[in-house]
Amino acid sequence: MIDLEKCGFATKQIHAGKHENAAGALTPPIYQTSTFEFASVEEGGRRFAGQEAGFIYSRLSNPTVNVAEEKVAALEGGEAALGTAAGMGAISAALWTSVVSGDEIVASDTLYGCTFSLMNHGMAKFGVKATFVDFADLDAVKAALTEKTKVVYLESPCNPTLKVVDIAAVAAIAHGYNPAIRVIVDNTFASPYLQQPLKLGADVVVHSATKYLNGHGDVIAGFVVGKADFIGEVRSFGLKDMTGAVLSPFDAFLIARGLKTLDIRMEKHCANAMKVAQFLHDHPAVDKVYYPGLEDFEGYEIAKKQMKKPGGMMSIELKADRDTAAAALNKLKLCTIAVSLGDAETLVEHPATMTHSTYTSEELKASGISEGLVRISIGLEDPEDIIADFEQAFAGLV
Ligand code: 3LM
Repeated sequence: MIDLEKCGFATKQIHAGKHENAAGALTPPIYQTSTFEFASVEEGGRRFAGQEAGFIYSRLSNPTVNVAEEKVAALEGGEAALGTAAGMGAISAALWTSVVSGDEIVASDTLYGCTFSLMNHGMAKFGVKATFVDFADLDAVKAALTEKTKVVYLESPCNPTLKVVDIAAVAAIAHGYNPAIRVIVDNTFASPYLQQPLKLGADVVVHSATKYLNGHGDVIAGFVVGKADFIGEVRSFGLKDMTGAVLSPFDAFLIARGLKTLDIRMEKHCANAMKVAQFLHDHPAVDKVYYPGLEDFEGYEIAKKQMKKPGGMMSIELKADRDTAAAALNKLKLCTIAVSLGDAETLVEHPATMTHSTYTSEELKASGISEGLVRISIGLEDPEDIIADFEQAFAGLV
């Protein structure tokens, strides 16, 4: 057996998680089973008591799900990973495992809408207080920490404004205040190919694997990655008892398959995005382009420091009023109006009324999400075709 730890990213994404199977199948089989046979009552008892390794029931662990988990752990540089039925399943299982009533979370003020809602509405109902601050302002992060803070939570780049957070600086501030604070980073927008938060000092990474990890727009899934002890706790409590949001073997198979091409997909997403961003940046109908690869973008320097490349996501603001802008976007023929991201297809959406409709208009304003913001997930099509589509759709605006 080759020592995968010493291998590069591409080798890991292809070979991590592979185990021998009875038939010698190259591609790990789909163990589409809910339960597993025990040889005896005693054996079952020993497995439940943790005295013997072996599968029990697929809400606890499943061999196909383990393949995807081992790949994601290897790619993020974590000791272990846990697959879940959605990104929200990963985030909620990690958070419910980390806090009790009376605890506090310090979170970035720009987050995916449902993550914001989970903290602001859901967890608040159970006595967990979330304080939202601008994570670009490190003094504000420091000032928000209290002795009750158990979790510091951020995305970078953030959904949907692409705000870039200095992960190493935030982790150092949190751990300097209290080493027990768990720094959790949602790495969905970057993917482990572009950014590895654990290496920057974060304790836990969460993912919506629905996006780049799977990459083909046919699965809803998530992962939690971190130290083996914590992942064990999330598996046996946050996931098993609190959410039950278990990843299905078939979806895990699709993710393991998608992961084999993560690096080349991300390279193409990034190359396409750079070309589209430059085109939109110079377009007279476009007021602003939020893309970490543009030198005049606020997070450019930090992105350069902590990301391999600036990614495939961007947002823009058009000079037109909302109705005119919507009419222009409705003219897109190749690019699809849809939420989600990280797929082969270029997807365009309106955060204020779609992904971030869980924010009130005041909350949108406080998070810097303007009513006119349009988010684009650049796909894997030929960049000339993506650009030509925006060109024809925006032609009437100038
Ligand atoms: C979206 N986002 O279009 P799931 N973390 C981040 C995310 O962007 C998302 C999740 C977690 C979108 C979904 S909106 C109805 C569609 C940064 C999801 C949650 O539970 O796998 O959807 O992941 O921005």
